[in-house]
Amino acid sequence: MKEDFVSTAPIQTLLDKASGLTETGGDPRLKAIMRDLIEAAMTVIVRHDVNESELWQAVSFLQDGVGEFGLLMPGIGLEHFMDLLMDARDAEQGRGGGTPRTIEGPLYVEGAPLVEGDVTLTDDPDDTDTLYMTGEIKGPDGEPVSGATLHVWHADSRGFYSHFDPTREQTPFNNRRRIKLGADGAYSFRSKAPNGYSVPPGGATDRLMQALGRHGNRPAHVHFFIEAPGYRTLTTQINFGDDPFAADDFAFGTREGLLPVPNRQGDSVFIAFDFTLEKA
Ligand code: MBD
Ligand code: FE
Repeated sequence: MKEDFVSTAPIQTLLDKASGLTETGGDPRLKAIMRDLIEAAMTVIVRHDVNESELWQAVSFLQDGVGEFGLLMPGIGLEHFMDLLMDARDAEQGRGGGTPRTIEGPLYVEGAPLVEGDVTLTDDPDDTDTLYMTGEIKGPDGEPVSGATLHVWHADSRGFYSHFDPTREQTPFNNRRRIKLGADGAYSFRSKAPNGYSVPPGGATDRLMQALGRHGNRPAHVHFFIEAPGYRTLTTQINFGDDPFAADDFAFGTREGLLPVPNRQGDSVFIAFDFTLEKA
């Protein structure tokens, strides 16, 4: 086996040295992780006969892609993998059962306006389609969750997020709010209906997706963090069940139970969706 090459003594010695494991200083956890990461890279090089030119091509790709690491990660499934891992650990401990968690993605921004009541998320007068979302935050026994904060963020009708829009100025917190909920756990907001997201054309993620025979599209979706005293914080999102990419999300963020089909009436888009939190 070619892989055996990596487990030979001289290479194990090199690995210890390169990761700093033989040095006294340094962060022990980082040293252990770096050792395995370097070993994984060496294994790939051996297994696939990667030559020097290809290695430098990879370096160049990663260098170009540094600004898109937050997109590459969900694109190669690592962010979804974390969800699967947390689900599996919950199952082992007899936990889980609330609304499924799913990926946060790279486009959350802290500090959105804190609002209350029947609120509007958008600062945008131009988009036409209006999204109306309503529902309730419940606990495991169906009880209303009191005192929750619902963080919401989503793209505009062209699939662009405020803070990350290359085509125009958006107000900093357009389509981003923190909604303070009351004792009944009910929420209700209106906004401009989002459309699906696409990775920047010609960027590192796009090029990788093309080279893999894939695409860089997500269905229209709305992100949430839900925090409430006594309950476990939930990171999730709903994806529009009638979107052409509903079952073909490049970031693997769509999950069963998180795909409501919007009720469309003219320019209005209605979604009713309840969330169930677990106890902390
Ligand atoms: C998004 O809007 C998103 O939610 C994820 C996970 C990745 C890229 C863009
Ligand atoms: Fe998103």
